[in-house]
Amino acid sequence: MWEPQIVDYSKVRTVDIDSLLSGGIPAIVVKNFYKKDLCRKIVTRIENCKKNYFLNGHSMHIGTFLMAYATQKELYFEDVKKYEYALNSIFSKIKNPALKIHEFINSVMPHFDISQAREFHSKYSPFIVRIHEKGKSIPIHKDNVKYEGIEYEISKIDHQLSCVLHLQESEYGGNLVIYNKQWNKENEVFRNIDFGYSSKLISSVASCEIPNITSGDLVIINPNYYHKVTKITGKNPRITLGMFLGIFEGAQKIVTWA
Ligand SMILES: O=C(O)CCC(=O)C(=O)O
Repeated sequence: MWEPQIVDYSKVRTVDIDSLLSGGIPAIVVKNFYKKDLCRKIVTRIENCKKNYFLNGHSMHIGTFLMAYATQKELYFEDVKKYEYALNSIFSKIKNPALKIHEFINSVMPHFDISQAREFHSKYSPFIVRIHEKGKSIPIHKDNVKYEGIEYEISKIDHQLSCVLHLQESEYGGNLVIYNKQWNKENEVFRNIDFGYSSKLISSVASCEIPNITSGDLVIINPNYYHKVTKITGKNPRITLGMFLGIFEGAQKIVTWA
């Protein structure tokens, strides 16, 4: 069986990052990573924030997301600066969950230094808040900055992980499904015109649907494995805070970005 490692934050001492990188497990789920009452407070503040739209309104974001700027590096760094204040204001007087994720990764990978990614004097986006309302889903895709972000310095990382903190769950739907198949360049013929890949790619592949995720849970995956989020069918939007981790093995360094 291909199953996630599920641990409670209060008990977690180690997590199996190596198995995640090699595909031995599909995900690491850290339950109760962030307090539910703080998630609620953040969600209330998010409701009053200016949102961006991606893929013709298919997805609603707060913050800057590198993949929307794959060939517009200058604009990406300009927009990161523009949204810095709005993003920070969501966490005013609240422990910034992005920092908490940094501290957590530092505690389970103590030989690595972790910091927000920078290129010369510019900071990469620290995280992205994604809001998916009823009827929305995220199609089958992978995230691989080594391939898609070739103009950026972080494309030189050795490995990429994705961390998603759940701030609000929908009552129904919105489940993450991970397929036991890594993307490779030959798969590009199956790419959809707008976003994602044809389901033909994963039709005979084992998969894992992550069960019972609630607000405050942190989910870590290797995003080069195909994954999707099923349609949200409840009335509450699914709201998450996501960031990528880039691991430089030689320099024993981890950088984060969105
Ligand atoms: O929201 C999620 O659960 C997954 C988001 C995603 O596609 C990713 O982290 O690459």
